[in-house]
Formats: sequence, structure tokens, C-alpha cells
Amino acid sequence: MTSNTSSTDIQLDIRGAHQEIAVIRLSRVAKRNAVNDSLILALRDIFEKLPTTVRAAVIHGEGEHFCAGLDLGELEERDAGQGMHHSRMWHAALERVQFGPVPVIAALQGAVVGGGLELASACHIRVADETAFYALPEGSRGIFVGGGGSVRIPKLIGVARMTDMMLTGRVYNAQDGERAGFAQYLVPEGQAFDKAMELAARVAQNAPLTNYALMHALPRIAEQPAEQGYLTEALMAAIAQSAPEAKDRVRAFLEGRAAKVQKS
Ligand code: 1HE
Repeated sequence: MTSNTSSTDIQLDIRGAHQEIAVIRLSRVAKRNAVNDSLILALRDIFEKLPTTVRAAVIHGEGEHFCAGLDLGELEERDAGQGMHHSRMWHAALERVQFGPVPVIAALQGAVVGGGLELASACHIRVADETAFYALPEGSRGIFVGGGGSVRIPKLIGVARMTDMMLTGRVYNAQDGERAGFAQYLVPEGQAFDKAMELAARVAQNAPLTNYALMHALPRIAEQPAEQGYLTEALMAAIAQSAPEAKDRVRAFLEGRAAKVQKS
């Protein structure tokens, strides 16, 4: 199934026996999946209109690179107001990714740079293969991040590392990137997509309210003062526990019908 959007540079496939996994592919190989305006708007549209059967999403890039960031070829002479609205357009799209209906897993290879890193940072899980590398070339291009990177990237790697990357043009390879916190999983070359699909299948089995709490409550609780955070947590816990599905799952464990936690 191809997405019903105005860009042919991004595709949506719905997979799984119950149509529960959305696979979103950046498909602009000739430009290393650089993101132009129509592509960012199409990404937003996809997340706004995901079928209700979908329980998890995987986003990946065609070819050797995940995404080369903003399409610099379309960086027009913008005045301050236009520049602000362009950045806000990215914010709106990546908000739909982060705070959309389902958890999103990014499969990363090759360049994960600039706006590509901002996109990856809006996802909930990042799986990188050994070819992945991370950079913020905005620093050397005389610009600044504009796709939410200054909010999301420090949450992954810290303000100090991001400052260093932008001041010095430092590039993290896949191993150092995983240690720094860019990706939660590091897999051999060519295996990021399969691993992301495996994780998506697992995520799709969770109770939807649990996934909702992790996507929508956890990041907000983490930003609240502790006393407010504890209250939000208690409310979210009570709502999740009260769902019939939660009761069924707990009963299944108590009756020996559910998997135990296994040592990895
Ligand atoms: C592009 C872009 C792009 C490639 N915009 N056209 N991002 C950057 O500063 C990263 C710029 N790109 C690169 O550093 C490299 O292209 C890569 C490391 C990603 C890949 O290298 P390589 O050797 O595989 O490909 P290439 O030969 O450099 O690029 C192939 C073509 O893609 C070439 O065009 P062609 O017409 O000569 O074939 C490149 O010009 C084109 N291309 N990347 C436009 N980004 C919300 S604000 C976010 C702000 C930012 O993201 S700034 C960071 C932008």
C-alpha cells in the first residue's frame, strides 16, 4: 500500500497478520533521503492517518544511508519569519512521530545526520547497524538545528556531547554512538531493519494502554517536578491497571499461562 500523500519519496506499507505494523520508508536514494518540504509534510500526514489496526511502526531509509537531513538544495533565502515557520513545520511533523498513535522504531544505517538525526530522535527505539554514523553538520553549514534536535538530542546524549558535535563537526561511529546513547541496539551490517521489525512485532503485542503510557505519559512525567510526576504516574498506573486487558494478562501470569521474565 502506498501512502496517500503528495510525496513519492516516502512509502507506507501495512504488514502483519492483523495489519498491525506500519513500515515507513524514506525513498529518495539519489539525494541520500534528504528531507524536502513535501517529504516532511507527507511524513506528518502518514502519522496523522495511520490505520487503526496499527500497533507499532518502523521507519527506515532506502539505500546505504538512513537520512542526510534537510534537503540543502531547497534551503531558500528565507526571512526570519519564514525560517521560523519552516522549523515549526518540522516540529509539527516530528511531534506526530513522537506523540502519535503508536511506538516508532527507527532502523538506522549509514548517515544519520542533521535533520535525519532529529527524525531518529523523535522515534521511541533506535536500532543501528555497524555502518551507522551520527553528525550535526548544521554547525559547519552556518545554521542551527530546526527539527526539535535541541530538545530531543540532549535527552539522548547530553548537552555537552551535542555542543561538541556542533562546535567541532565531530562524527560518532556506530559503536561510539551506541555507547553515547544514540541507539539502544547495535546489530551487524544490513540487519537493522530485521531487528526493528522483530522489536515492532513484540511492541505490537503490548496492551495498547501500556504503550500509550510509555509514549505520552513517561516523557512528560520525566519533565515534571517530582511531586507532580508521582501524581501523574499514579493516575496513569490506575488507568492502565483498570483496563480489562491488564486484568487478563495478570491473571494469565498467576495461572501459569504467561511467559516468565527470562535471563538474557
Ligand atoms: C543532498 C544532501 C542534502 C546529499 N541536501 N542534497 N545535511 C548535511 O549537511 C549532510 C550532507 N550530505 C553528506 O554529507 C553526504 O551526502 C552523505 C554523508 C549523507 C552521503 O555521502 P555520499 O558520498 O554517499 O553521497 P553524495 O555524493 O554526497 O550525495 C549524493 C547526492 O545527494 C548529491 O547530489 P548529486 O546531484 O551531486 O548526485 C548530493 O548533493 C545529494 N545530497 N545530502 C541536498 N542534505 C530541520 S533543520 C535540519 C538541518 C539539517 O539537516 S542541516 C544538515 C544537512
